[in-house]
This record gives sequence, structure tokens and C-alpha cells, in this order.
Amino acid sequence: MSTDYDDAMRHALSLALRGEGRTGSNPIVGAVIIDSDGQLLAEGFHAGGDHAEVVAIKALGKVPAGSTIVVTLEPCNHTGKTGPCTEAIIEAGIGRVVFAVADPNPTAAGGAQRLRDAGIEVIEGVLSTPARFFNRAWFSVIEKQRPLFIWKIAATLDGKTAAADGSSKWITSDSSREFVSLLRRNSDAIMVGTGTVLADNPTLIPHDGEDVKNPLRVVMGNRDIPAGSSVLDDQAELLHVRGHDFSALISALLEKGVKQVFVESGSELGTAMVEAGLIDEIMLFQAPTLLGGGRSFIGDLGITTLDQRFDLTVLATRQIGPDIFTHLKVGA
Ligand code: AOF
Ligand code: ZN
Repeated sequence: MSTDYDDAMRHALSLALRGEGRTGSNPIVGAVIIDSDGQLLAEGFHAGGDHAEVVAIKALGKVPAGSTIVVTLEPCNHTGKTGPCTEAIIEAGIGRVVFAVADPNPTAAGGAQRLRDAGIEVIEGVLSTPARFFNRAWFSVIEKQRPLFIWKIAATLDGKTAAADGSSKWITSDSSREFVSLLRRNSDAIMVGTGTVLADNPTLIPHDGEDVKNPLRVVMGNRDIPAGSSVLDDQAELLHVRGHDFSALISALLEKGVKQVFVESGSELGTAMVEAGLIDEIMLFQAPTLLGGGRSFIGDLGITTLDQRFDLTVLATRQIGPDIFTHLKVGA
């Protein structure tokens, strides 16, 4: 269903994305205020401080009569770190509120009803599918009580992450690795197993030159992290989860407000997470090269017949430099 507000909502969604990796445990939200002709008056997005609606209202100072606010999430109806967006909207004299998805957070919900009770016209469900997708990590925390896990893999065309002698630097191109660095910024945490720390000594830091707080670094496994390892430097906080207890991992991540984890592990941890049903998405970078032998990105899943295969759905695919990038989600 297309509505008169699709363009404004697309704009609000693009604003929401600017908050990715900056909202802590909060969702990403974008808002625009338009006049009765659909002309843009103000824009706002949530970056951890004021909510998107309040940013847009403040940007305008005085909101002209007859204005509409178009927002990617139902305006909140509670006082949390900031006041209720519903009251800010009512006070600003906004005549119509258009939003994409209802707020599933019980403490913040009820905004649509509050606005209607105040005599404001409310239209909901505009571009709800992309809006829900944008906030899928936040929905995962609320609906499944766990963060969204995205497994990043750099492999050859035949799915190898290292040759038989262990050499692996580098399989994918500079362009792919630069893109990975940008993707890191969109997650709240970057995770590997102790094996990867010992073998590769990664920094787990986005190299995008942005002067904002870096994602949490998470290392899982029993082995100690050797002094002098790059993950111990002061560029970001480090969480070392000893052992292989995924419930302990999830509790520690939720406590730190992590919604989305970028898993850059090798096959051992990645396979264990797939088996535990934790991997939600895969971002696969494949170089157009073959090793034949060597180490596969995935270990034995106990599958012996085709009927037991583990299916995924392609969300997007593109060429990056010489490599093939595929973004997949687990299941249909
Ligand atoms: C909105 N606009 O921009 C955001 C909303 O602790 P607080 O005060 O920051 O509230 C967080 C909750 O408010 C969050 O869980 C979600 O339900 C809603 N977030 N709502 O109208 C926004 N970020
Ligand atoms: Zn709010």
C-alpha cells in the first residue's frame, strides 16, 4: 500500500540510519516535520540523546499550524531518560502523526492512543516492513531477549578461510576489508573467539575515522588473552566471556545494552553459534579464488542427508572490488 507519506517516511528512515551504532540500547529512529503541501520543515534522528521527534521539533522552534510529523517508530508515551514524545508533539501543536511501526516496548507503548485522545490524527503502518528491518536488532532484544548476531565471513569461492598451513592474510581484497570496517560501526559489539585473538591479533575497531565511541569488543573462550594483544588497547572496552556458555554471553551483552553483535570469529565459534541457533544473519565476502583443501568457514553440523540442510535466504548481493558480497538471513 502506498500512501502520500511514503516519500517523507523514506526520508525519515534514511535519517534513522545515521543513528546506527550510536543509540546504545535504544532503537534507531528518524523523524521529519512537513507542512500541508508536503514540504520539509525539519528533520531529526535519535543519536542517544533527545528522541527523534524532539530533535525535529526543537530544530523548528515554533511548529507552524497544520504540520505533520512523520516518524519511523510510534512516539513514546513514557518518561525515561527523556520526556514523552507524545507530550512534546501535543505541546508543539502538531496536527497529524504518521508512523511506521508500533513501539513493542511495554513501558513506552500507548503513544498512538494518547495522541488520538488529544485530538491528533494518527496514521500508522507506513513502510512498516523496512522500518521493522532497520530496527531488527532492537526488536530481537525485546521479542527474543537476545541481541541480533551477524556472522561475517571472509572466504574463498570454495568457502575456505585459510590454507592448510593456516595462512589467511589476505583472502579478500582491500575494498572488502574497508567495507567490513564500515560495517563494524553499525554494530554495538564485535566478537571473536580466543583462537582468533591468538592467531590474528585483531584490533576489532572500525577504521572509519569517526570520532565516536567504538563498539564493545567481545572475546569468548577459555584461553587467556596474552598481554600486549591489540584487543587490550584503550580504543574500546573489552568483555572476555570465559568458557562456552552462550546464556552467560547473552546476559553480559544485554547488561551492556548491546543490540547487535558483529561476529568475526573463525569456524569453531561460528559453527557452535549456528548449532545453538544464535546466528541470525551471515555477511559473506568471497574472493574469486580456490584453495581446494584448507579450512572451511563452517564445521560439521551433523548433517548426513540433504533433507537436514541448513537453508538461508539472500537479502542482498553485490560485487565489491573483485569480491562477491552476500548478505543472508537464516531460514526463509
Ligand atoms: C521515540 N523516539 O527517538 C526513540 C524512542 O530511555 P529513553 O527515554 O531513551 O526511552 C527509550 C525507549 O523509548 C525505547 O525503548 C523505545 O521504546 C522508545 N524510543 N521513541 O518516540 C525515539 N528512541
Ligand atoms: Zn520518545
